[in-house]
Amino acid sequence: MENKALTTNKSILAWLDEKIELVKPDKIVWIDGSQEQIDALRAEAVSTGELTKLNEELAPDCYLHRTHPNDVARVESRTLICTPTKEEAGPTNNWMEPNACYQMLYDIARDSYKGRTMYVIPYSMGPVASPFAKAGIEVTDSIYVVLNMCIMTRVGKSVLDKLGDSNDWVRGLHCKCDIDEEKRYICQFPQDNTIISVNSGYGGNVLLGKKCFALRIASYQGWKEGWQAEHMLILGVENPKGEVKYICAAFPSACGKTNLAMLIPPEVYREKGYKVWCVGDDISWIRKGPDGRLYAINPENGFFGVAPGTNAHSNPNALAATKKGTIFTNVALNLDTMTAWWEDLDNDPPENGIDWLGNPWNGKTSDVKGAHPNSRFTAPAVNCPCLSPEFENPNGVPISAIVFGGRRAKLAPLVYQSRDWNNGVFVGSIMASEKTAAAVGKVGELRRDPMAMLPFCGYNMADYWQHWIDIGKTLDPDKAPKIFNVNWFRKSDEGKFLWPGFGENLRVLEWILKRCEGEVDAKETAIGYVPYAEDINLSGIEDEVSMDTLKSILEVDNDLWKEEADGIGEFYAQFGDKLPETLKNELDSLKASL
Ligand code: OXD
Ligand code: MN
Repeated sequence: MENKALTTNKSILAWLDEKIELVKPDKIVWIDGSQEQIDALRAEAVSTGELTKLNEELAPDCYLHRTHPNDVARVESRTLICTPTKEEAGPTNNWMEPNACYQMLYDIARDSYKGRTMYVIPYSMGPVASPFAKAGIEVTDSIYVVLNMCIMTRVGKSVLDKLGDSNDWVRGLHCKCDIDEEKRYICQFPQDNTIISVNSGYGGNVLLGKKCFALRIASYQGWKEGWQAEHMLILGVENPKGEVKYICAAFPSACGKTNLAMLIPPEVYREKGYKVWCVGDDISWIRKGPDGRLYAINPENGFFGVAPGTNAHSNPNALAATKKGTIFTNVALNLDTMTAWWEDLDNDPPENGIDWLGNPWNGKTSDVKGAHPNSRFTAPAVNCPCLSPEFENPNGVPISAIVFGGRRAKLAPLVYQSRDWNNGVFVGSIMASEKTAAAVGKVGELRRDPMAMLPFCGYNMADYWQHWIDIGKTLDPDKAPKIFNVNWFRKSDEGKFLWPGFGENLRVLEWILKRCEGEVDAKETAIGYVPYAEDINLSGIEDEVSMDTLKSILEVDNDLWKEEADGIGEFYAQFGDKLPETLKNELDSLKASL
């Protein structure tokens, strides 16, 4: 399978020539995104064992892949932002001087495609025709990457046709090499529109359109061009009158963005006619529309979701999305049915199974996990039953509210509203969450993760905050989204979750949207506006959540917040003089009101 270049764009062809000279592939295949080509690549990957075909009846066009056991999550310690100076990358990013980094990466990548095929993937982040959309070329030696990119992005010649001779495209080079942990690097060069990823085959490190482009490079582009790339889901809430209001929400990785984006309204809401529509579950590109409101698109075309915990109760829509055309990574395999299985999928683990490491596994008796905690599904967005009719809208959807949130057993109330835009930026900047399995590191530890962008901001976080503040200055306060913070994860002293979460979170979104419309009052506290307990609808869950429990998770404990304010001060200190004055003032006024 060798084919002709799909473009005459000189900047693309020149860049490719250099990369071919560097990595020395045996063959070059341009990916046109056609079904025929996808089928041929699937068959080839099955023949080499790179993919396992699942049961065609039960899981049509679905495949299983296992990554190397040392390569199962994003590696933040080996993710670099290579700006000319360290200050441009800021204190929260790993940095390396670009020339030194290129040299190091080229030495690792040199000749690494010998005996392999180079796949050239032209892709678009965003619907190809959208004014928000941006093009990229990813070169890879992995069929797994090609097939995932064909789900997660729009791939093919139309992207190149739209690009024409333009030089405005993101360069992406991925080399599997030997999956050597010691030589694994995920490097972004924001000034050069370039990404290089070596020695990994794990999605977040190698599907370069996602975190590397749509967040790290795009956040930098947005800063320069006056828009925003955010780690946010986009959902629409339709009320019984048929009006849809859109919310963008940022949570750290594996804190339930996919579940919230696809939530099924509780029965009492469904009966009244409420619906929730998913526009995106991970990334938003946001810019001001002609009417002065902020509009968001989801630049992706699929869902790269965490499998464990996804089930018919937690997220039936995500589960439905995985029923066809899906690639499962590092889940367990049921050999009797040739279907995927993971922890908490159901109560029926396979007896005759293979675990994510590829070992025989009896899920009924084994005490080791069948699926890796960060095992994933890559599912086409079109499969999702609640996919928004606006999903392909090239102009995006107008945003009424921005919601930040984290996993905090104590402290942060179920929901609160910031006082205004700048206070909202402060609320986003102080986000903190207990760590999950989506990145390498200790699960449960608290870490500050401003706007859930800590691992994804392609430049100095202080400049990023200032960019948020500057965007706010361009917005008419009546048109600017209102900014909120939520915490679904409050626990009792005994460690029990106090809020049921999942679909019931709509009760909180309802309050948020009422606040946006000025339809409900709120109590002013030191941190912002908190609901009166009576204004959160508990109908249908009174047995699960008593009024007292609700009141307890809406409470703002000033003593705990004083400690928190000290922690925020320490976190801010590393930004020195670059910390926006506005945020310094916000912290001072929080301290004063406490
Ligand atoms: C993701 C992540 O995969 O944030 O979305 O890690
Ligand atoms: Mn994410």
